[in-house]
Amino acid sequence: MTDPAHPAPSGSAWAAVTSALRASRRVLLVLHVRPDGDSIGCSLAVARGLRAIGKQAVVVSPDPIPANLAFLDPDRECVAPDKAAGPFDVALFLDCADLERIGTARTLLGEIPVVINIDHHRSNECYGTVNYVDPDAAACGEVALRLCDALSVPVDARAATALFAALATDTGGFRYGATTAVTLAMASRLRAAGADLALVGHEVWDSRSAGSLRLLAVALNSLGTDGELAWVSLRASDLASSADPGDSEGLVDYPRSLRGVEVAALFAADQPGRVRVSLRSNRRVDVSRLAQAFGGGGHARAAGCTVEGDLETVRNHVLDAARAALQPEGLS
Ligand SMILES: [Mn+2]
Repeated sequence: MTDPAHPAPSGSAWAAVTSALRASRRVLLVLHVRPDGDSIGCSLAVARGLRAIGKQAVVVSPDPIPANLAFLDPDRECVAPDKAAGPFDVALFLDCADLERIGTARTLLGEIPVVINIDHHRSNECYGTVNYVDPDAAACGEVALRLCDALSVPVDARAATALFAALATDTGGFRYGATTAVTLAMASRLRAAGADLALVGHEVWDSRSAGSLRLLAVALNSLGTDGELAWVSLRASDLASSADPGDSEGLVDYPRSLRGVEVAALFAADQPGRVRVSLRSNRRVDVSRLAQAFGGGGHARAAGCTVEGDLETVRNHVLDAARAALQPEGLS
């Protein structure tokens, strides 16, 4: 398998991004809801870089930083949206496919004249006044590193660790097919710049809470399978007993790891009357199309949606759609 041609960014959209940031004075960086390693790593690295070239930068997160990613923010600079004191002249979104994904931070946007949207989700809705989307990037971290280069901002050891975490988490530790030679070359460069790989590896993958291990046990006990389809489910009562909202992160990888499975799902009844659905595929089904059919989005191999209804109803609907997608003439 060869990588798609993946040149460094250029063109008018990229020029608009870099000139808007060069002209900026006070930048608000916004994480997406349920922030992941890519979202947090990109925004903290770019905020650090912007400060190094004399800008002010504030990072807001609509949801708490998951415990296993807190090491990326040792100064606890990611604040809740209502703690961000304006005014800002630029809002910068990294890794946010649509405005739904920014949750409560949306209220901050009304008065910010320039909204820069940098992403790698094919489903990105180009909601910015300036948009740059690179769907060939395995992580938004790739585009963020190129942004640092374009602005001539330094990538010190802490920023390198943050960007390395962005690449490593979105690629499942450089295992997913979206990982390209460019991704690996950037990882190598970040390591050379001082990225702490052992810290990222330990904190991200080997520092589970007791609550998350117990939730894993519940999820595994709920395993359902049907041909190339496998799923796990978490009831509201299962989730209520777990302390950290990040505890269900990654659980969908267990049904996905079952031999012979093509499409895997996690159903989490995390709010009354609605179910959060995480979808994964291994080789051929485009689960972003499946997620879009339920108002969500994402990537071909990793996507999600939030569906109104009780756990059983939502599960039946989504599994029916997944079965249809698995048919030879289905979404692929
Ligand atoms: Mn991402």
